[in-house]
Amino acid sequence: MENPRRGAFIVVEGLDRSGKTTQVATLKSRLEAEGISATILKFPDRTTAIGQMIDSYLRSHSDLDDRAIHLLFSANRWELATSIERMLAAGTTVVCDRYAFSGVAFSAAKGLSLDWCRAPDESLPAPDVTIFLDITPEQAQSRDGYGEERYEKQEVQRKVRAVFGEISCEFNEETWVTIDAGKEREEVGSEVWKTVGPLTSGLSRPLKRLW
Ligand code: T5A
Ligand code: NA
Repeated sequence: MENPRRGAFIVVEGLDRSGKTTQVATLKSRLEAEGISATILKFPDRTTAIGQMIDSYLRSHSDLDDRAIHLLFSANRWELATSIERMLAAGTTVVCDRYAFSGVAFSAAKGLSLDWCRAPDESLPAPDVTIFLDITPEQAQSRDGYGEERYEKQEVQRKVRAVFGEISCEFNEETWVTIDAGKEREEVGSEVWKTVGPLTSGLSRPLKRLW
């Protein structure tokens, strides 16, 4: 008997204000217009108890040791890992606004080692594809709302972009797709669809694990 098809696990990553939330919403509408059931997840998920601690940290209402906040971001993903697997198995496409790659990039940019940063996310569900919305820190800075949160500073974003570059080298062109996010929303959206469209008939290969 043929394997039942599962939903695709799609992660959208990028610097702050690169347009992730905008593109994830557009993608969900497009998937649903094609009759594909799709769910959006966003990390950090600020609604859980752990998420509220992260939110307070990001707004600089509280301070935490670099390793402690790193582990909270990871725990926040583990809180949802089982439900991600269930949704995929039920045939739902899961579109995720940030994931473990942000976790590694932002903490490594502070000077923590890549290996240390990767460890807590080991064996989380791995995305079928990661779409990296690439923007320069200068372009991002000109967008609405920039500068409100802790990491929204040019020198931080420059380091984060460099670590994302390092992470991307571990993937092939099918599992990590870089899109110029400095373009118009519609143009970025059609690039995103070029990547996601071929995955919409569902997948029969088993879900992989990080890393
Ligand atoms: N973090 C996160 C960690 O350190 N570790 C982790 O493990 C994780 C998961 C919060 C912070 O936490 C860090 C990374 C972050 O610093 P967040 O809540 O996702 O992460 O916050 P942001 O990434 O900053 O999310 P934003 O909502 O601020 O930005 P988006 O989603 O990338 O951008 P979006 O779509 O909201 O767009 C930003 C603005 O630009 C406009 C939009 O209308 C909006 O005003 N815009 C465009 N303008 C021109 N051209 C386009 N193509 C545009 N697309 C959107
Ligand atoms: Na932000």
